[in-house]
Amino acid sequence: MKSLLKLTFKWTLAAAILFGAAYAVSHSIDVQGVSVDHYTAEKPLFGADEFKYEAPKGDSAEDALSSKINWAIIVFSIMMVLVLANAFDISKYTAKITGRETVNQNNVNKWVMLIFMIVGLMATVWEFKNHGKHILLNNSASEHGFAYDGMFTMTLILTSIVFFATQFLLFWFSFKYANRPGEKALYYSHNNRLEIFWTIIPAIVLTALVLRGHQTWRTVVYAEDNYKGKIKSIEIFAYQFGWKARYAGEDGIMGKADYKFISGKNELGLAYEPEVDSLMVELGKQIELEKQLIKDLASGVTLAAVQATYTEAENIRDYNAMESIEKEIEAIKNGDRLDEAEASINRKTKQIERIKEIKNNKTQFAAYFNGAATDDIITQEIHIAKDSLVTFNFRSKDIIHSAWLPHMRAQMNVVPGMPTKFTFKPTKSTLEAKQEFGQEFDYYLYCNKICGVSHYNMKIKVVVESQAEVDAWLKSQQPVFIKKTEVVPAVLKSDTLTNTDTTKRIAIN
Ligand SMILES: [Cu+2]
Repeated sequence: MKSLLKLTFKWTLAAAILFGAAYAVSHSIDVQGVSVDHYTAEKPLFGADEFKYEAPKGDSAEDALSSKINWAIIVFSIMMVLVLANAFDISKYTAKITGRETVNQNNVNKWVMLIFMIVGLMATVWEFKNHGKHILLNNSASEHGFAYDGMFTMTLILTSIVFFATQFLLFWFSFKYANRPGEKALYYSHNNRLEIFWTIIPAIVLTALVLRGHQTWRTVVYAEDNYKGKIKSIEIFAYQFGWKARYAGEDGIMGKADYKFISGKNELGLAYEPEVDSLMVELGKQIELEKQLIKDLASGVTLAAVQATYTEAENIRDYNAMESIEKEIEAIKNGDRLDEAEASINRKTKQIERIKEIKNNKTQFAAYFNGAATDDIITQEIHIAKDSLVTFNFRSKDIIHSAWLPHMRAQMNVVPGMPTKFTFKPTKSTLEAKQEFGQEFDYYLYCNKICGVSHYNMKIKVVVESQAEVDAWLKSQQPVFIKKTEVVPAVLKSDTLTNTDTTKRIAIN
């Protein structure tokens, strides 16, 4: 009776300490940007940077920080004590001196195992409770997104069952079957039935999960084949660091584009002949300049000129300028500048040759310069219609980016030289999403591949609205190369129309 009382007391005390510790830790640790406590209810996980951070009431930022530091000190101290105790092996020496075992290590280990299990499983439950709503989602804004969320939830449920069962058994058995003096362990090396059991069950479960994933993936990848002609296409162009969207103009045909045509005025490299021609002229001019530079480098004119600017900088003690001019002089002397000029000429000559190849080949010319690109519209926002399928055709200017639409559960790599695409059907308009998440909310397409210094800010707004609204918005956008035929009052009509028509004709020719 006495020992039972003692046991109950011991357990209650241990549970109280654990619960107190878990509670205190849960209120001091804040996973930046994810903690539900610090944002008002119903704010979305993705795009949370659009929302103002509200510090918890009564708890200033300093309080939260010092609380975190306090906990870090406590955890650190406990670890230090454990490490020191181990290092000095205190119990071993006392046992040696006194001649009897003071601490039973087996006993210590089994209790540590049990405590670890309880704390660990409590932490897992806490994690589910506090951050679960950010993981177990069911508010997708696209049609396939619900299947995606469902698969995620199903996987998490199955793995959680296995996790809790195996972790419990692992630590509970370590506790229950701890070594006792005089007891011998059972030697149990193999059991075929068990092996078969724990191979076949996971195999069946994983196959089911993978098959469902594959099926969902097919609806995305083969959507264009299944709904021929019924899907709107938009080109999404990625560059360091931003996105552009391209829509077919009034002709309804998306013109061809090529990286070779890219210039300052033709950012997406559209096959628009006048612009491509002026690019060739510009490249020719630049080559001439580089050739002149090579001559000047050989005759020493460049070096003399740069040295003169050094003297100038020296006179006014502009040390920054002096440093960069010194580097320039070094590059001229060691031949780097010459190599650079030659490489640049090579590159530009090749570019001109490749463009000429296209222009001189009849079929290629017809495919590229058919006028389809002339009225294409390039925009800084993506507008798509609710409840209708849309395909994003991705193209990258420089390096690999990744287009990510978290609310639509869509992501696709954007790779230079390799067209990729993603088809989906948005089911929740921006207006509906605003009602759910607040007026500040907007859909964004983010870059989800760390691509450089401004990667964090590489995003483009996505507006989901009715088809009529999308059409109206598109009508208000100007094509890059030619002005649209404007609707003008009847009085001015004859005059203006002739003008715009001529512009259009010249542009197309
Ligand atoms: Cu990027």
